[in-house]
Amino acid sequence: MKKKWWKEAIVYQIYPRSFKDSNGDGIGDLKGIIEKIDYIESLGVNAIWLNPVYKSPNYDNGYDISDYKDIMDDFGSLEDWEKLLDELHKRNIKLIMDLVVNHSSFEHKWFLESKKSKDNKYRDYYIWKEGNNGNPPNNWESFFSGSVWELDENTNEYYLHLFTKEQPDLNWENKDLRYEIYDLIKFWLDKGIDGFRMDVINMISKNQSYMDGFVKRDTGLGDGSPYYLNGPRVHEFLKEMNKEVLSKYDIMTVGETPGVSTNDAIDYSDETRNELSMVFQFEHVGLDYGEKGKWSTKEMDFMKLKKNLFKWQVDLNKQGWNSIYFMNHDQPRSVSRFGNDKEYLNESAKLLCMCSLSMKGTPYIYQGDEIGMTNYPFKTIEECRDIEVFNRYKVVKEKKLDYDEFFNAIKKIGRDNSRTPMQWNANEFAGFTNRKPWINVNPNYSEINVEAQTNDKNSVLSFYKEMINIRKDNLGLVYNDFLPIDIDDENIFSYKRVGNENEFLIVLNFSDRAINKEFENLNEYNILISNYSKNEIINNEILLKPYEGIIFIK
Ligand code: ISL
Ligand code: CA
Repeated sequence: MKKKWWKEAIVYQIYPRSFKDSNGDGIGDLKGIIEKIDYIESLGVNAIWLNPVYKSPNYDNGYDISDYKDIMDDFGSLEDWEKLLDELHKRNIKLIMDLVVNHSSFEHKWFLESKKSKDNKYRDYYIWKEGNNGNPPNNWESFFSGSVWELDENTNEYYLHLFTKEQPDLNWENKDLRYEIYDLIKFWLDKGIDGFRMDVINMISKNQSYMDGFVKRDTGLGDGSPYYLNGPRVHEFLKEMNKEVLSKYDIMTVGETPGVSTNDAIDYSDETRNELSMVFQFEHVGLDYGEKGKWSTKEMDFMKLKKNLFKWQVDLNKQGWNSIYFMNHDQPRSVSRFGNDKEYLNESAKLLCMCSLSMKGTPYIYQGDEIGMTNYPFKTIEECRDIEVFNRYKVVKEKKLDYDEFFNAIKKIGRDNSRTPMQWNANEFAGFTNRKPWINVNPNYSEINVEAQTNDKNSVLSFYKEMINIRKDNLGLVYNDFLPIDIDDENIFSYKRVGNENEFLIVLNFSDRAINKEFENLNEYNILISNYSKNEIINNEILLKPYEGIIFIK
């Protein structure tokens, strides 16, 4: 495998709205990130993924962009952004920007033109279709509830929006549109950024048949995903984008790719194919979805999780490149979902840290995970801010679906869990702002915060810093092969990293019970790091305490 800086990178994801408010309006902003830049540097991470900061009416917190070449007023100015880039680069931290080009905002000038008339020059920049006897063109359901089609009464045609109606899908079949996108990519690359995270990039090519999808039981709408996930021209478009712009810069590109198999992932990220550097896929964060998808949850099943992680590690071991993460801004808090956010908060947060920084792929740490932030204890739906929740709520009421099941799902996997303000200290509003923030602070901020953990060598934060350094000092954790151990063990997740560099043995007890486990030739290894200060090892047997993890080196 070729060595690349982005394989060795450790990415810290910043959700600007919730990171740090610098001017007391209750909304995080670019100057706030600059204020905290020494903190970011102190973590040891070497790249930032910044969620969208472009001009946007914020129906979906910046994922609905109305001007791709300017900054959102809430977040500051282009000047502030230039300063941020500068400050990051001074500290050798790369900046990865979000690129949201499957759709724009309905307030983007292209869309405002497009809807004016059927013969407008920009009409074809979006996907317009005639209705079907007074009904939408097909039965597809939007990710954010309801039909994917919205009728425009002026021209009496429907436009497609896979997400909310304020996010019309761009028509990649149109070459002028594609080259406008390459131009805006170039705009940011020429400013010196180090790459892009590409929002739902595997949805840009739609199967032109626009056939109905299978009807879903709860809403009666259809699943259109076979017609827009990994569509017929997606690889052609990515190769074109790569040839026209990306290949001219030393950058990384990470494709957000829901619904990809490991083979698809290799197609997107294999180095010889000139498409993307890596994928960001979702299988392991969908394992606790119930039969109605994300709105009916079930327990996270450790065996399924383990087999899934193993599958991705093994299948991409020699070809392609994956992102490693346990949460992002669309997911609940990792320690609440995969660990134990009560009795074993510290231990399990550290366990997840050891796991994500020792697997193969580029690790992503979402803000707040490094201090073990937890899910928010939602009591009412009024505490939510996410359009996904509000749109679904309408459907729940209309179709008289089970409200308790819905609210329980919000608590367990709603996206707002990850979007509560970063907990800096024990002051009011957690030091995020000095007035009521746009979304509530998690009430546990007085115990869980950066200040309390900074000088505590047993804190989750200190552990993250140590583990980040270990990852940076040991290229074996990046490039060595991944070898699963004992796939059928029901409690322990263990694997080796074997190759040209030092060898590693990673042993992780994902349960809240003490477990004994034997490993061959354990005496040949030394302990590199553990989340417990004392480990009990007798000959080849480890007596693992709840959520105990050990990384050995040979
Ligand atoms: O979280 C999800 C909904 O349950 C995912 O399906 C998510 O919508 C999907 O992964 C795409 O996410 C990205 O695009 C969305 C945006 O809302 C998300 O924040 C973004 O990460 C639309 O731009
Ligand atoms: Ca602000």
